[in-house]
Amino acid sequence: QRPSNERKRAGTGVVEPCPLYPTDDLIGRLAGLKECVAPEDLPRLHPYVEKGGRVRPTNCTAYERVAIIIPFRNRYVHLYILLNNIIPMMQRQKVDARFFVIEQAPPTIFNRAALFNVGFIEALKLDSFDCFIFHDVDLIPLNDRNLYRCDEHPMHFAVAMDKYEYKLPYKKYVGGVVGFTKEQYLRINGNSNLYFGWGGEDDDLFERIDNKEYEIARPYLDVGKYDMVRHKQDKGNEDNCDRRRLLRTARQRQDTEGLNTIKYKRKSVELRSHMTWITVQLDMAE
Ligand code: UDH
Ligand code: NGS
Repeated sequence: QRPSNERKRAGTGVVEPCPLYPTDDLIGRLAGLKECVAPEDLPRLHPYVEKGGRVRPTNCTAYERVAIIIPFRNRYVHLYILLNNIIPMMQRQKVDARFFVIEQAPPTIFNRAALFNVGFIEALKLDSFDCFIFHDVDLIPLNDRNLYRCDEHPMHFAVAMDKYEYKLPYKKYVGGVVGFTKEQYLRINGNSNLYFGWGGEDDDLFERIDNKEYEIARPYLDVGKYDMVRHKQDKGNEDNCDRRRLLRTARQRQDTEGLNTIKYKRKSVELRSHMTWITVQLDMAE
C-alpha cells in the first residue's frame, strides 16, 4: 500500500482515479523503435502532447504528477527517438508526465548528476510534481509493464540493458533510469555535483540511497529491459579521473554537498511543443 500522505492526485478536474496498474492498456514487450524521427514530425506522430511536454490521461485522473528529467548535450537524434518511444508508453500507462530536457551549455565538462539536481529544482518552480524520473537520453524501454511511477523506495528502472546482456551489471548499479518521490530525493540530498565527466556519479547516488537506509525497488529483468542507442563517448564527457577518489567520501559528503549546494546559471526556459527545454551553465569552481 502506498503512503497516502506522500503525494496528491493531479488536479485535472476529472474525478475518476486512473487504475494504478492499467493492465488492459499495456502491451508488454515493445519493439524499441530506433529509427530517426524528425522533430517536426513529433506533432503529427504524437498530437496529444500539451505544449511544454505534458502527457496525461484523458478519461481519468492520474495518481501522481511525474517529471521526466533528461540530462542533455548535443544528442538530438537520441532525444527524438526516445520521445517517440516513451510518449505512447506514458499514455498506455496512464501516467501524468512532463518531459524536461536539461541542457548543459558548453564549455564545461558534462555533469550528468548536477543536471538531475537542476531538473528537480527547475521542474518544481514550474509545477507541482510528486515523482521524478531521471532518464538517460539513449535508453529505449522494451516493456511497458515497467511503470513510470514512484514507490515507497527509490526505483531503479533500467535493470536489464542490451549492453549488459539484459542483466544487472552489478548489485549496486543504479545507472540509466531512476525514480524518486520528492520526499525521497530531498532526503538523500539529491545527487553529488562534483562528478564532471564520465563515470562514478551513479555509484555515488547508490551510496546516498543506501546511507539513508532506503532499499532499491527494481522490476523483473524481462520488464526492466532497455536497448541503448549506440554511440561513442562524447567530446566534453571524457572519463573523470577523480571518480574513484570522490566515491570514497560519498557518505561523508551527502548532507553537505548535493541538492542543497548546487550552483548554476539558468540561461533559458522554453516551452516547446513536446518538452520543456531548460539550458544552464555549470561552473567547475566550487
Ligand atoms: N549526455 C548527453 N551529452 C553528452 C554526454 C552525456 O546528453 O555529451 C547525457 C545523455 O542523457 C546520456 C547520459 O548523459 O544518455 C549518460 O551519458 P553516456 O550515454 O555518455 O553514458 P554511458 O555510460 O555511455 O551510457 C558512455 C559510453 C562511453 C563509456 C566509456 C567509459 N570509459
Ligand atoms: C562503473 C562506473 C559507473 C558506470 C558503470 C557502467 O565502473 O559510473 O561502470 O559503465 N563507476 C565508476 O567508474 C566508479 S558502462 O558499462 O556503462 O560503461 O555507470
